[in-house]
Amino acid sequence: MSAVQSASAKGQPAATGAYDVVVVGAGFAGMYMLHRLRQQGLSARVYEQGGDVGGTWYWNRYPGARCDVESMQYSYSFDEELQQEWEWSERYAPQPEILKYAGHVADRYDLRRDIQFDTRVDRAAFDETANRWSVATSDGNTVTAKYVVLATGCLSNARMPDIKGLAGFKGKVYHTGHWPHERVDFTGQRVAVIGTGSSGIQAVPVIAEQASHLTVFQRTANFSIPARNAALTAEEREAFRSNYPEIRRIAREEMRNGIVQEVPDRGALDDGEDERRARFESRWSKGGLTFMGVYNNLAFDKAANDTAADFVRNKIAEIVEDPHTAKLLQPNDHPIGSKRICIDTDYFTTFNRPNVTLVDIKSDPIQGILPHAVRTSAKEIEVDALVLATGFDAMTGSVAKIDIRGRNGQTLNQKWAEGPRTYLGLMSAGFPNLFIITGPGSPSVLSNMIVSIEQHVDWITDCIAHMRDRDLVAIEASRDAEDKWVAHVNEVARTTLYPQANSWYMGANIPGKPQIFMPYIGGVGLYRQICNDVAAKGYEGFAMTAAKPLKRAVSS
Ligand code: NA7
Repeated sequence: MSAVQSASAKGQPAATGAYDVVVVGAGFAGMYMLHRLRQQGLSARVYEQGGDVGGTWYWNRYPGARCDVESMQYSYSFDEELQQEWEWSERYAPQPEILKYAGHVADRYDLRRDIQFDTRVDRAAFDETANRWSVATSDGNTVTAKYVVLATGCLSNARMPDIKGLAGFKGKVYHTGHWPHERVDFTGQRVAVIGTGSSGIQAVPVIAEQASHLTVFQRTANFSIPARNAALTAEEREAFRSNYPEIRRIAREEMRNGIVQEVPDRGALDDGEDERRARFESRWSKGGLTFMGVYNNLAFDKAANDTAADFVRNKIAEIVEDPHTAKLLQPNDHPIGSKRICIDTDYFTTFNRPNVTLVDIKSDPIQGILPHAVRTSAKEIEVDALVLATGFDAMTGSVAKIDIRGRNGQTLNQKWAEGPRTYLGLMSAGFPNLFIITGPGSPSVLSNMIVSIEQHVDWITDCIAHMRDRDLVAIEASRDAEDKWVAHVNEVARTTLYPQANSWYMGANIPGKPQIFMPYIGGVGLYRQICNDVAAKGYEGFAMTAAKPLKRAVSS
């Protein structure tokens, strides 16, 4: 059965050929984009490689998967009725509930009829004469569209590590970012988890409860703050609901990361030691991402940052009973927060369990995988299952998988060979009518993604409406505006401690990937203002092309 048939089997119409817009991806970005395009009366076709909506939440089904932004804020704000009616159950929503929410949104706005699932976009080429994109999909079909919107997600291209012998492993191999849909039960099994980023840190405590033995292979220790997750009370929900429009406004306009929280009025070194410890202690008890918001200079001043890092290292030493294991779990090679901080439930205490062992693969590297074991330089550890929590080719990985050809046949991969180049993160020069949602050069992964998604979708929708109303056929970022924006993004990053870490923000987790700080760190409020100003000045920095006047028939 072809994918087109399978699309119709799912009750979806087959592609008809020509659209105003093709959207790639049906995660939170693609869904909202489709909704807004329909409101404009535009025709749109969405392609999604997964079997349903949800994007990263469709794939990341590993045990313990949760959002690290609180549920009352990690949700759409575009419809007051939607935000009033949805009932989040916990402070941090577990993955199944976020997926259910995505499904609810798809049902509520009848989105699925324009989404073709189980279908990848393989190629997209811009026809400079017609000013249209030609889009080829994995079902063998080709459609055309005036615009293409890449809603491909930042953390959706799971990365398999290049470890010798992996293919010959006889047990089951799982990647956290591509977890099976069937229930996985590790009861009675010897399990290895490789990787201790956010996914590993969330999965480890849950797997440890099932496995007969769990071995955690850590290359780099990470900072993690307790989530203090709990059921939401009716009062807590009501506190948001009764004031949602204002809370959302503050998130969009006043918060650097799009999450409403107390704004610090001082730096870490403005307080004496006792006062500082008391403040850290209070944020540690509160739990969650707001730990980093206790002072206003933790991301900028190394001495200030050290005070927070020391506090967390001391906490790890207090929690973990074996001093050697505690030492290994204490991060010491990057400033706290310069890699995405992890939010956990019982991660460090899990290492006090008798069935959990930590292996430091910096001092004892993995040499290879044997049919029934992981072999390090010093030992062989027999395991029944391997869990790879090794992360993603972040921000650009999913875009790079598509053969995208702009002017003169240049591919986006060729253009981005030295690192991604965009104007405002929204468009790349040489690729007219191609928009990117939460792409490199925008606040994206440094923010509450839904806040950033809504801002981009609204901006793109307004831009397309502007073009339609003026009979314009093409929009393209100018090279000059792009060069200036790329320089600005780098300059702002250099004022912070972020580039000091080998993080996926820098592309450092992918061998051979250019190391450039990809997201824009100026904050969502400032960034929104810049985007609005650009639009208000007639899309400054973009070149727009008018439709050629139709030739009149000459009568003799
Ligand atoms: P991350 O944060 O990229 O973490 C991946 C982890 O896997 C990290 O500890 C890596 O160590 C480790 N890793 C990667 N490759 C290998 C190999 N080959 N051998 C051993 N260990 C390896 O991905 P996550 O999925 O945890 O989280 C991504 C984001 O999702 C997160 O920030 C949240 O925003 C949600 P390294 O640090 O490179 O030494």
